[in-house]
Amino acid sequence: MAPNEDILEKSIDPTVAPLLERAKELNIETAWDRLEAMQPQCGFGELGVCCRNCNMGPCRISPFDDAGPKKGICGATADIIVARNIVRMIAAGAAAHSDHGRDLAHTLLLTAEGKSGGYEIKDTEKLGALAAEYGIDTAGRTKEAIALDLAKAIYAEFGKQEGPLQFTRRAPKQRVALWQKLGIDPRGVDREIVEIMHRTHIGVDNDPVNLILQGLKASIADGWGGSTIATEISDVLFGTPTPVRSEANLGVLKEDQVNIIVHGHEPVLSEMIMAAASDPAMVARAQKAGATGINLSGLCCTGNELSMRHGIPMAGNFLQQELAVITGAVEAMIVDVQCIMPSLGPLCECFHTKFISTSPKAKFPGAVHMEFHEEKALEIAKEIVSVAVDNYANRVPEKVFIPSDKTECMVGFSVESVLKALGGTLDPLLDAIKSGAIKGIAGVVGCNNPKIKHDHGHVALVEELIKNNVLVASTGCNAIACAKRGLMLPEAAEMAGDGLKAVCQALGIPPVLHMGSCVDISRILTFCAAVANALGVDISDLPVAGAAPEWMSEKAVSIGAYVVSSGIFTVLGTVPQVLGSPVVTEVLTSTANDVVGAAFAVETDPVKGADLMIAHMDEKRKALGI
Ligand code: CUV
Ligand code: SF4
Repeated sequence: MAPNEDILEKSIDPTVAPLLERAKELNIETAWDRLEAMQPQCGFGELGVCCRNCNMGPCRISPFDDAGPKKGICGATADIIVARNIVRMIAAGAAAHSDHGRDLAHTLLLTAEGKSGGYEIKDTEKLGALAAEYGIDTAGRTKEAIALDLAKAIYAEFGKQEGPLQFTRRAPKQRVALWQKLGIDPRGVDREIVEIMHRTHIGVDNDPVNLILQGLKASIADGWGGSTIATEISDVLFGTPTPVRSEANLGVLKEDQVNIIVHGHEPVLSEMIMAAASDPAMVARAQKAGATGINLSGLCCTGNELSMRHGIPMAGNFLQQELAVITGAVEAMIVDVQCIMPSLGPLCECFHTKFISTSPKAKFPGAVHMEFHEEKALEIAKEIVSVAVDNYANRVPEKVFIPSDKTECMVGFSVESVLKALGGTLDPLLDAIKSGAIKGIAGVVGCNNPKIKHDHGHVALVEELIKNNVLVASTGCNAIACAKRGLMLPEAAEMAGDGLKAVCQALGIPPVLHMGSCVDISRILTFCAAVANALGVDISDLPVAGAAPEWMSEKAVSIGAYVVSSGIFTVLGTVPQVLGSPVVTEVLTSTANDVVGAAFAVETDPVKGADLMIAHMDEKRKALGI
């Protein structure tokens, strides 16, 4: 039976409709059903005008009727409440990315001290480059000794009370000077997040603009601090990505193998699960259980991390996590932190799937908790994998339904590998931009959100960009959407405008570059900074733009804030919860231009969103005289 209209409307991904149909047959709910049950969503919340910051409240401002309250009990206006709420979202998002960075710093520290259970320093070249940035002596020293100093220096960044974060100094000097002038050149990551929580407490900062500036400051600490730390140390420990072939979508699951999915964000866990799953003894154990082998794949950013370094297939993006379980073919869903739906617990109970949580920071109802510690990483990873292998015997063949769809992709475009593809210098790229062969560069990132037809926002926006000769750098769930669509193959150059097509064909690269996970948006920042520095201009002068067509998470709010703070115009495809405040809306979509040289636009139509980005690039090109 063909899926009904309603289901076909939910996604452009061919795996989604049949699995939602299957869910219906089995009487299983998904995020799409819960979104429907949630209608109408709270109008106050949508506008950002409800406040629960103290127990005189909750308060809400009524924009709907003139007689309704216009102030909270403390006197806070809609502008104050909205500003406090959005800035708290930035604090949470920055905290998530930065804690991820901190975990990597911890792993590097243990590894340098010889106390980690199985990690090693893989990229000594990058280690040396980072040591140089931090002014750490490398001559005649072991990689462990250098790594120890680096780990300590980076650890100290988080609590720094005064003085700047080292990696912010990658930004062009004009940008740093602007941040200093505005008082938003961040100190320690933790410091800035704490200050947001302090300032948004009742009766502290009640100036919406002053609040937003602190939000931008914390977000810069996320992008150029916490996220960059996460990326750089991951590269040191696990290798800097280079182009590699991989594949994406639920068709990567295998009927005759033990299917293990790692889901979440930090490579610290997934790298070890990968090592354990390829252990010959573990494979033999799977074969003894009747499977032909162990098939590892990833979801969300963990998928990106494994794919870009090892070519491990990506099972799907955020909205496919429930669908993966509904295939009935997953022996274990192993998770760490972030973007893991708590619905997975009850859902896995409808199947034989073991839902295994591993982080002391993230426990879930219905999950088996097998706590992961870096000191015994490989040992614990093997225990976890053996639970998955032994669970193969419990699979119910009648319940198995794996869609056949999967697409090949080329992933792993770190800044280093892009430079290599260019022949070791930015010049060919700069020439292509100057000649107009490439109109500009777009960073397209972010989640899925069931409010938008799944993957349609991502794909329609990206396809419009490449058609117009815009080279796309992609991360997060956008990267997975593009991979599934076939946009990350060199052959996809055929879909690009003539200029971009020629450049891609000459270099053998796809028109959409997989630059990694969400924290790897730091790679896009580093890249933009390098281009700006090469041209002797600020990032805000470049023909570049950002977009988050289907964003939903607080991390995405922080990302948007640091991208704009870095001088990059950004289009949001879902409406942020700020429209209840005229002041906040005006600051974010307009005044910001005069302050940081960039602003947000909200456009729910992805093609129109792309057109806004293209118009912006045209304007910047004109100003540069190219
Ligand atoms: Ni952050 S992009 S859902 S997993 S934050 Fe998670 Fe990476 Fe969005 Fe996707
Ligand atoms: Fe209401 Fe003010 Fe308390 Fe918020 S801080 S709940 S607006 S009284």
